Formats: sequence, structure tokens, C-alpha cells
Amino acid sequence: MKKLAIIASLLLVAGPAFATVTVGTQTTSLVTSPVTLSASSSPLGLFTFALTGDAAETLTSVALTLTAGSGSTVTGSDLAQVAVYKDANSNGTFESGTDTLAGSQTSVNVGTPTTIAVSSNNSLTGGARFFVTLSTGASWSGVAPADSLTARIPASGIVTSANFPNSDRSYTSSISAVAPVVVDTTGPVLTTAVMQTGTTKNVTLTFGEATNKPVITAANINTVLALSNSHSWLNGASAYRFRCLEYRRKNFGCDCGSACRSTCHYPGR
Ligand SMILES: [Ca+2]
Repeated sequence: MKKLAIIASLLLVAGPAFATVTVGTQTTSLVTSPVTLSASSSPLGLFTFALTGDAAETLTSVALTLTAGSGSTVTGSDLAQVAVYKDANSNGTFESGTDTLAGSQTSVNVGTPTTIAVSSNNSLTGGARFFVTLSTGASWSGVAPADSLTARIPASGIVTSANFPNSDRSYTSSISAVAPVVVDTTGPVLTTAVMQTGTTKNVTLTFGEATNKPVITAANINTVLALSNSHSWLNGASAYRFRCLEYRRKNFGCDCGSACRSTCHYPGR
């Protein structure tokens, strides 16, 4: 009887329940198809989740694992920060200008978890929704091999003052750098210039690629298409000696006027 009394008293002492946090919305990816980010980006919402405390519980930290994409050499130095925001207007949508920062981490790992300590805007009383975000740094680059990664919340990555709410460990789709714009700084190359020897002396000019500049007029033809030994395309001050320039590539300027259109050989005509 004495033993039973001791056990009964222990049970009474241990009676008060631990505070618990329940999951309102499991971790959900906000990046469900591949996206691109520019360098020094605004925060991109990666995940959202919602928690509810039954007392004065708070969100303590969130761990985030970033994994480099295939062939990518991205490192943490290419990322400005990862952060946690609270959904301040409770609309379920991440808005960096409206939702409130709860914690951030500027020392970001790629390949191992990064822990984001949460110390403000973290009350779970009555329920709260949070967003986990990523911002790229100045060196985030689309130059091959382009920076790219995926993100996930590891198991037990969400820590509250009471417990570790379940996480479904969902993954984001690929997040990659915007491919650089390739600027063509090389103009079209004149590959051949052939003059016919018949009565009608057409000159056929062929360029290596499409061109729309310059428009050739009487004022510039001797400069743009300079002839050897000071010969001129002009008969006198402005009249053309030639009949027409044949288009071999689209948009090549021709200023022959109506007198020569009948002999111009436009593509497809
Ligand atoms: Ca919001």
C-alpha cells in the first residue's frame, strides 16, 4: 500500500501537461516550378507554414538546407541572406514590404543546414503563419556554370519554445540565376560583292548575317561601300550610277527610288 501511495503522489505531481504547439499548415513549398533570380535580389518566398500555441509559445528557429544544382558551383557567399517573416496581414501571401521580419541569417551554408534564429514577431498565440525566404548576393551569377540550388526544411528544422512541430520536408523547385544577355558587338560581314558584266550591271552584295544598318543612300554609299582607286558609286553629285542593290539578307537598306524598283530583286518576289 505504501508503494502505491508513492506512485499515486508522483502521478499527481507530474499532472500539469506540457505546453504544445500544433501545426496549422505543414511546410509548403512556394517554388513549385523553376524560377530565376537576379543578383542582389529581393527576398524570394521559399516555404510557408502555420503554427498554433496553446499558451505563450514562440517560434525559436528555422533550419534551411540549400543544395547546389547539378553542375553549379554556388556557395554561401553568393547569397545575401535567408530569413523568416511573419504573415503580418494574415493573407497567406508573402509580401516583403508588408510582412514583418522575424529573424535572418547572413552567414548562409550550401550543402549543410543554415539555422535562422527567430527572436521577434514570433508569438504563436492564436496561430501564426511564417515564410522562409532567400535573397541572392551581388556575386549570384548566370555565367556558366550558372548558380542554381534547391531548398528544403530538414526534419525537426522548425523549433518552438515547446516542441518540434512536424515538417513534411518539402522541397523547392530549382532556383537559378538569370542567364546573361549576350550582346552581339560584331557587325555583319560583307562576304561577296559581285558585279554583272551584261547591259544591266547589277551588283550583288551578300552579308554573313541579317542586317538593318546602315541604310544606304547616295550620301553615304561611297563611305559604307568604298571602292578601290577612288571610284564612285555616283554619277556626278548624287545620281546613282548603279541600278539597284539586290537583297540577299533581310532589311538591307535600298534607296533606289521608284525608277529602279522594277529591277530590284526582293526576296520572295
Ligand atoms: Ca502577407
